[in-house]
Amino acid sequence: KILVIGAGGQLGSELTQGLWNVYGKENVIATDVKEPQGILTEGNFEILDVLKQKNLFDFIQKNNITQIYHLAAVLSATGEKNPKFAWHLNMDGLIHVLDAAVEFKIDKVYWPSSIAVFGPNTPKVNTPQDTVMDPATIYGISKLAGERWCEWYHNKHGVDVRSLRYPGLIGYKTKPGGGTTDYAVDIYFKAIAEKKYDCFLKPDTFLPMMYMDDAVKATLDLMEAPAEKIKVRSSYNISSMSFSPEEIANNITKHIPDFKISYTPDFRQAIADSWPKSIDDTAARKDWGWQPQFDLQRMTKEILANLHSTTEVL
Ligand code: VAH
Repeated sequence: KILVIGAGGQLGSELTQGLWNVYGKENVIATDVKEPQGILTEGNFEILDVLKQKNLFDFIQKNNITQIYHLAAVLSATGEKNPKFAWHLNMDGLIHVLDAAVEFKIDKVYWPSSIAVFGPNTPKVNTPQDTVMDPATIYGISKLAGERWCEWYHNKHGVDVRSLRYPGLIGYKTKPGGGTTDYAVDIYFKAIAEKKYDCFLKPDTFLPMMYMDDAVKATLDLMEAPAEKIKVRSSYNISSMSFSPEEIANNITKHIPDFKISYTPDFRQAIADSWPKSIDDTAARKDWGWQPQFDLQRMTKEILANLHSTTEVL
């Protein structure tokens, strides 16, 4: 059985749906610390707090869990407001899962990292798989430390833990969860609802981004690859596109001609400025055949078409 921890989040909800589609609802138990909403309400869900180690261990034993997708975390922007809790959840949550993997000989563990592990001194263009990493947020520090823990548990205890450094993830099925790249999700909802959006980043803030369907596919492809193909046990760079608020706004205007964007940069600008502009994902493409399907044009078309059909557009 597969356990998803943090299934209620932006990535968790869509990854859970992807896992239900592939493995069947009865084989994938979605869990979070609060009751589900949206796309999760139709499935196999239970309350579970990864910080309560005994509850986690009992849950794994009772449900014969053989794989764990551990997605519960505090993201970059929220983490800067609650740094101690961000460190606590992001680090102790991961270590509870890695200890459970050893204790119950879990077949495979998935844990998401992020481009937030890179910082001001990291090369910003085509950021390499192995490079200088000086993350400037508690979230990024916890993801960098988490990568080190994953590699250590793999080398010391043989845990088959796999990870991806996601760029900003963009989907229309769930609200974003307190990240710096959330503008790229909000902009679509606001374009449909109000034909205008006030962006919290400057117009020329280029960031690596990815459509949620590509992120879910990359995750399932990584987890289904034979173990001998997985050469990176910290976390793989993956990328599909980079764009700025100005570029995504221009793309939306092609579909909604009177869409208007304005800019009011806030504390998240400094976080975005510390991250790369583009990522080199050669290793992922070579080791397990990573191949994105969505660029900005195709993503915008897909999201607006789906939002049009789900929200009353006057
Ligand atoms: C965040 N969406 O903004 C996440 C992600 C690269 C960004 O890690 O914190």
